[in-house]
Amino acid sequence: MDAKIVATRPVDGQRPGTSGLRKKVEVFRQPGYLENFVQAIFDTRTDLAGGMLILGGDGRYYNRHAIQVILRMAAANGVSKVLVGQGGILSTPAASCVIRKYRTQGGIILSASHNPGGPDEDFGIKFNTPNGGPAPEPVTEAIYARTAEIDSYRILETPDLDLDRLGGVALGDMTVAIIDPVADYADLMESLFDFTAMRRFFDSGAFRMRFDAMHAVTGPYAIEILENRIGAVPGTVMNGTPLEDFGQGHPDPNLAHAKELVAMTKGADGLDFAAASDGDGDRNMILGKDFFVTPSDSLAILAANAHLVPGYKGGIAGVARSMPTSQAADRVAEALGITCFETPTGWKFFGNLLDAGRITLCGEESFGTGSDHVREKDGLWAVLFWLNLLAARKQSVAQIVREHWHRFGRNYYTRHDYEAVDAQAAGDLMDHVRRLLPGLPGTKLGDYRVEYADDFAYTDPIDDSCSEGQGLRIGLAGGSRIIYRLSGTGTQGATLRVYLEFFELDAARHNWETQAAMRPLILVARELAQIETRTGRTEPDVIT
Ligand code: VG1
Ligand code: CO
Repeated sequence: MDAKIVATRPVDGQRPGTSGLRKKVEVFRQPGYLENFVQAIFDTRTDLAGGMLILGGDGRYYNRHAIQVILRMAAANGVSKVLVGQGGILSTPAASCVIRKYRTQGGIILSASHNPGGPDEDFGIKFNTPNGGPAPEPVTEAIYARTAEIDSYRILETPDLDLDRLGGVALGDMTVAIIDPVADYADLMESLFDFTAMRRFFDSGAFRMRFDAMHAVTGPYAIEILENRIGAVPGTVMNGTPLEDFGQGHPDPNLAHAKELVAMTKGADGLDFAAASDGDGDRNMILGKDFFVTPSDSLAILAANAHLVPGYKGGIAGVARSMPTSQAADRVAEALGITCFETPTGWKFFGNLLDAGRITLCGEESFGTGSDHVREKDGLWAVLFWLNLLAARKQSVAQIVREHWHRFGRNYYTRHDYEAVDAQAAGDLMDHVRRLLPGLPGTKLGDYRVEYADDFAYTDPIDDSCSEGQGLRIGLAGGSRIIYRLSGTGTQGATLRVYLEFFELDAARHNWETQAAMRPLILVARELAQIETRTGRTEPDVIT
C-alpha cells in the first residue's frame, strides 16, 4: 500500500512545554496540526522506521481520532509494529512500563494530564524515549526544530481500525497489536509490593478506604489492582469509568479539585485512607482520616520507609526532587547517607539519574512521586506504596506523618497558583523579581534574612546538559524559601506559581494550620513580586 505524501506548512508554537505539547482541542483540529508534530517525531527519531512503538492515551476527547491518525502515519513512515492499549487507553506510567518491557524504540502518549477534557478543553501529545521516560530537552528541541521547517507528511488512506478488539491486525506493512492496557502494569505492581500483607490488612475489616479515579484513566487499573488482585471491597474505586470529558470535572487530585473525596475523610466517620489520581494516572494525592499528606512530605516519608516495601528492601541509591519541592527529602537523604539531587520542574530531568542508578525514588510537589520501576511519575504506585506502609507499620496515616516530623522536623509547605494571568503581565512580574535578585542576599524580607537568591539553572550530572531559567529561588535563614515560576503546561495566558516553605524543628509547633502558619511568608512573597498591582489578583485561584 502506498503512502500518500501530503503537502503542509509549519505551524507556529509547537514547542513542547514541561510535559509535551498541550493545546486546546480546537488548535489540534487545525488541518495538519497533529500531523506536523507527529511527522516531526518520525523525522527526528529515525530508528522508529523498522522499529516498534507504543501508543495510547488518557481517553480524553480526541484520543481515538488522534490514535487512528498516528497509526496511519506510523505505517506510512515504515514503523514495523505498534502496540496500542485497548480502546486507545494507556495511563502514562503504564505506557512507560510497556515501552521498557517490550524494548521498543519509544512511545507516543496522548494526554493533557490534569487539564480538563472535551471539545472546548485541552489535548496533548508527547514522545517518550526507549527508557520509557519523557523525551529530554535535546530531543524535544530537535522535534520542535523539525516542526518549524516541515513541508510534507506521510499517511496511508485506510479506514479506521477497531481499537477495542484485542489482538493483531495489519495496517499496510505494519502490524498493530491491541493489548490489554492494564495487565503488564498490574504485574509490575505485584512484583514490587506485598499484596498478601495488604489483603490481610483489608480483610481485618477495620480499615476503610476509597480511591477516586476522577473519571480519568486510572479507573480500570485501580479496579484490577485494588479490588480484583488485593481484594478491597467492590466500590472502593469511585468514579472508575474513564469518560472523554472526565464527567466535566477537573481531573487534578488536589484539595481544590477532589473535594468530594476530601469530605469523605472528615469527621468521626471519616475514611482511614483516601487517594486520587489525575487524568493520565501519573499524579497522586494521599489522605488519612482528617489528614492531608503534602506531596513533598510523601516523598520524604517513602524514602525514610522504603526498606519496609519488598521492591525497595535493599535500600535506595539516592533521591531527587524538583527544585520547588520542599526540602523534607533532603533531611531524610542526609540521615540515610545518600544524595538528594535538586532538578528543574518536570519528570524528564529525573531520567538520566534513574538510568544511571544514582537515584531510586524521586518526586515533585505537584502530586508526583515515582521510582526506578518506570520512567514516569506513577499515581497508583504511590498509593500502593502507602498501603504497603500502612499494612507494615500498622499505624494511621497521621501517626506515620507525625512521627516523621518528630524525627526530621516539619517543612510547612504551600503553593499558590494565579491562573490565566495576562501573559505580558506575568512575564513582567518575573523580570521585576529577576532584577531584584542580586541585591537581596543579606537584606531582610519581613522577619526573614535572605541567604541566597538566584535564577535556578541545572547542569545534568550525567550528560552535562544545562537548563537555565528554571524558576526564581530565594533562600531565607532557617531553611525557608520563596520560589516564583511560570507554568509550562497551561493553555491559556500564563499561570504564576508561588511556592513557599518554612522549616520547624520543634514538635510543639507541628500542628498549626498551614495557611495561617505561613501567612507572614505569603505576604512577603506577594509584596516582593507586586502580585496584586501587576496581575490585578488579590488571592490565588488554587491553593495546594
Ligand atoms: C506541572 C507541574 C510539574 C509537572 C508537570 C507535568 O508543570 O508543576 O511539576 O511535572 O505539571 O505533570 P507546570 O510547568 O505547569 O508547573 V502532568 O501530571 O501535567 O504530566
Ligand atoms: Co498527569
